Amino acid sequence: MMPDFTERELGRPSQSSRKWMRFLLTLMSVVLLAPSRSAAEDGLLFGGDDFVVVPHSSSLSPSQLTVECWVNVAVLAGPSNNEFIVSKGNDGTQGSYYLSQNGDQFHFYLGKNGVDQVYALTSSLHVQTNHWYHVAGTYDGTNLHIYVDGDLEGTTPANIAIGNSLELTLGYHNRPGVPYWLSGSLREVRIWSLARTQGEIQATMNQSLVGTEPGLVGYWRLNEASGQVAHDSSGNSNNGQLGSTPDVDTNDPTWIASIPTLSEWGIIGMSLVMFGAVLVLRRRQVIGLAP
Ligand SMILES: [Ca+2]
Ligand SMILES: [Ca+2]
Repeated sequence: MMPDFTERELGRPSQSSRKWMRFLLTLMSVVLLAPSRSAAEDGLLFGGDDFVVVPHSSSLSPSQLTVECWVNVAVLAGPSNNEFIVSKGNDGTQGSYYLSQNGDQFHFYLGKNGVDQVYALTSSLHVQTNHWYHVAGTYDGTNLHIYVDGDLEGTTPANIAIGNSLELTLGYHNRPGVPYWLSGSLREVRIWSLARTQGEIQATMNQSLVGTEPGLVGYWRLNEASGQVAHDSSGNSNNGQLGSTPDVDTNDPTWIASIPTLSEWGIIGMSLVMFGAVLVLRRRQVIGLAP
């Protein structure tokens, strides 16, 4: 006759213990999945004399345009000054475009032949320091638009052919004799060969892109965390160099590494404690001590 072993004698958890384990495992899964890192904890910090330079490419001078990025301004530009976020061309070049911070507002404009602000748009929002904003400027061949955090902040008619053979820079504008610099951080810089709609901007501003999205011609995530290259993830090889040389130099911006926040460390610690509790419970079940 087969002996009548109970589940506990066989080292298997009782029904109530299995419920406890399921509860703990479910709770642990929820806790482990809970940390949702803000989309703005890594990037490049520009110290006021730093830049990234991307060699000229025709892919960066499309007839229609969207320039977008996340920016965190450390020091506001003066009312007659500009801190340049993205710049293609300078005052003397035809068909230049710029995204900047001016006074306490964001600025998107197109320039031509010695005039740097033929068509200009200023955000109505007043910029605060040490705050991450998503800024986007679009040009559809007829109108300029500027958006901050997905909200339309301004529109103006425009008519200019974009295109010059100068480099594209992040954090810097190469105005001859009068360079302009950014004091602040950037991440997720994107250039498109089309004017994205407000809905399209809102749909992807809080997430990384795959890189193969139609019309994406330059995409610098700025999450490398080290090295001298800001890689273009759009497949167009518009890679950027940090600073004025391929080596470490005084114009290199600083990588901001993504590290767990204090609350995330707390969550990780709590998860480990709970995992340990599950192991102890399982051990007690095996040796027959669990309730
Ligand atoms: Ca360098
Ligand atoms: Ca520097």
